[in-house]
Amino acid sequence: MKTKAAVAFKAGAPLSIETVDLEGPKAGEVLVEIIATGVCHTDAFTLSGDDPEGAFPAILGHEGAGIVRDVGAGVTSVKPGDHVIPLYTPECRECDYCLHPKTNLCQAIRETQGQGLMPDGSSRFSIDGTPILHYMGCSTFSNFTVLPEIALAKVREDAPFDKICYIGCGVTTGVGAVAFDAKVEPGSNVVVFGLGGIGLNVIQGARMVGANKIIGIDLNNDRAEIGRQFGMTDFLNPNECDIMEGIMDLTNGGADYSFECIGNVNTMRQALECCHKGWGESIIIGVAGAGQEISTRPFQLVTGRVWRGSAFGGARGRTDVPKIVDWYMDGKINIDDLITHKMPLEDINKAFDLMHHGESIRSVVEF
Ligand code: NAD
Ligand code: DAO
Ligand code: ZN
Ligand code: ZN
Repeated sequence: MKTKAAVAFKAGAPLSIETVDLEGPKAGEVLVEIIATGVCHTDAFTLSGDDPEGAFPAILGHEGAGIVRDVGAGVTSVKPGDHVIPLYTPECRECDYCLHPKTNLCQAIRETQGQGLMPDGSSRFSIDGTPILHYMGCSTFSNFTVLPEIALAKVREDAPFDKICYIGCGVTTGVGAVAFDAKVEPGSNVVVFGLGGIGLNVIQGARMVGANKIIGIDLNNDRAEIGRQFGMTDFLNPNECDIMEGIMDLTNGGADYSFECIGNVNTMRQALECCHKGWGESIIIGVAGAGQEISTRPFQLVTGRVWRGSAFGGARGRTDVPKIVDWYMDGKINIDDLITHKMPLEDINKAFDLMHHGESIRSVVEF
């Protein structure tokens, strides 16, 4: 079949709207009509050329929602008509990682997914016979896409696609890091570095679990108001004060939990070192550029601070994503006010411009 898609032909160039050939689903695969997709910082990171795994030409996008249109042989967990959210972190429920209680990093299709290919080692997308790569196993910047069955969360049918697409990455990454990975306890003091599409979801996750102080850090003062709306109790701008002193004063000695949601190795160090001696835990969510390294004095760890990371919020997608959709539908989390811009696929490059100028929290493309 033919599908309309935004194609990334090379790093640093705008996406190009093309009619692409799409092969139908093979065994274990599913054809999905994408109805809406968010544009995430990670798409921009890959498009910039800084992503060591980034390969071109490719169809980017990993934050979508849509409807199953066809299934390949042997597919049993979804059927045509089902509403689904693609998962860049799949859940096969069989590999060593899925069977281990401490990780969500299913490895069943990791190798081929990292190469931009389906599990059989080939691509379903092409233009004039030239293969176009998949991206993060999702390629949601295409109106129709093919995914492995294990990379689809089936969700309730009354949930709006233009909102729940954000659960495919940003919402789950932020709220999940608090609830599934850090397991923040009620009454904890939490510090969030970077109040973008991820950090604001960390803030609302911290509010949901009953945190005490929720301190937001950002260079952009415009983020203070929306941060407060989502549960932030205090805001610090590093250009206007000594944030480490500010955090110590507000928390009586340091954070119980800090979350780095920028991808900057300097703020990663600050996030660790603002944690309380003896027990404070710092969770890295931000993805730093290729080749960058973090550092601290080891005594920071000897004296009880913990440094760790979180991918896709620690969520096991097929199990947890439908629950997060319920949290949204039950009013426990707010997605609507984080979606600041909407556009058709033809205007997708505007979504990248808005992100780079700090003007959007999330842009959503509707097909
Ligand atoms: P974003 O650009 O929307 O937000 C970043 C925020 O950080 C902005 O508000 C910006 O003003 C602020 N900022 C930048 N430099 C700063 C500094 N030095 N000090 C204080 N504030 C600063 O980005 P996002 O979409 O929220 O993504 C954040 C990071 O999370 C990215 O690195 C992204 O790749 C990563 N990410 C990780 C996962 C995961 O599973 N671990 C998933 C999705 C995204
Ligand atoms: O198992 O090695 C692996 C792959 C883990 C992928 C985790 C991705 C999280 C960070 C990238 C940001 C996604 C939008
Ligand atoms: Zn697995
Ligand atoms: Zn993302």
